[in-house]
Amino acid sequence: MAQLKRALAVHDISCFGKCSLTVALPVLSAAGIETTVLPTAVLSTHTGGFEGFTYRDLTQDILPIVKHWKTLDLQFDAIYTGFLGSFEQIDIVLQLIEELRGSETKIIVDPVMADHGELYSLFPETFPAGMAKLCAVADVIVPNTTEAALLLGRSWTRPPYEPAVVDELLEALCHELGAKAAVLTDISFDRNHLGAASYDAATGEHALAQEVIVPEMYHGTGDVFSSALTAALMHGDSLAQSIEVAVTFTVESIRRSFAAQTDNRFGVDFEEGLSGLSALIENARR
Ligand code: PXL
Repeated sequence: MAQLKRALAVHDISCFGKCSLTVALPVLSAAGIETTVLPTAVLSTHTGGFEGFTYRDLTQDILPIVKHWKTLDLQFDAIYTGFLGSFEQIDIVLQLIEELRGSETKIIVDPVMADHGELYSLFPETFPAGMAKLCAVADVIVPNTTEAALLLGRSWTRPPYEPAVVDELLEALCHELGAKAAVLTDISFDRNHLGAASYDAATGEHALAQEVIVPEMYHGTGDVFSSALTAALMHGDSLAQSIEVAVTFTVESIRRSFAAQTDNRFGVDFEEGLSGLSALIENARR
């Protein structure tokens, strides 16, 4: 048997309300990827629509954990970062990447900080500029359109968009921030479809993956998307194939939750898609 690919997932643990590590770990593991976790914070729930959540910031723990790992000579095929617990953590995660990155390690940055035109109230106004530094060292960044606007210092406009606007935004994310490739996660060109768009600065290739829209918003879908995307990229799917996998996996999770009429703060039913994820990743390459 070949050795498993190994990922390091750097996100918070929101104990209840599926997102961040409680999504990344099962999705990557189900795809046959050995997953190391580094929690950035521990919360009783995520912050989207819950009141009174607890918040333990783990900023001080990150570098000691990395220091221990350095004694073990661990190699990672990918480092996948998401929600960071503090502004200070941006520089700490940059240091982590410098310490743990090998020549073949893919860096995937989901700059989790905003949605629907608003920076999360937890973060200072300076957060997007800090996050832009992290994006500069990434192979692939996975912002939503709000995060993309904040990263580029632009104002956000509500979708749907003209295709040329999306193409320009993706190219600006790579050329202005320095990321090698960019994926935008909430792209629609009309009111009936929603999906992702990607741009690979090395090849100049643009790609799109669109699905029929489900008329409800669910928490944690960005993390479901980025985790499936990371799994597909790690298995060697191209960026275009990986956004197809991630859109399909995410929209099927949303459809199950919509059919079950669950509370949209509780996250989506990705669990029932896990057994089919490896086949989805493999079939996308055919
Ligand atoms: O799903 C993104 C996310 C991750 N972690 C925490 C969050 C959010 C979005 O609100 O609050 C703690």
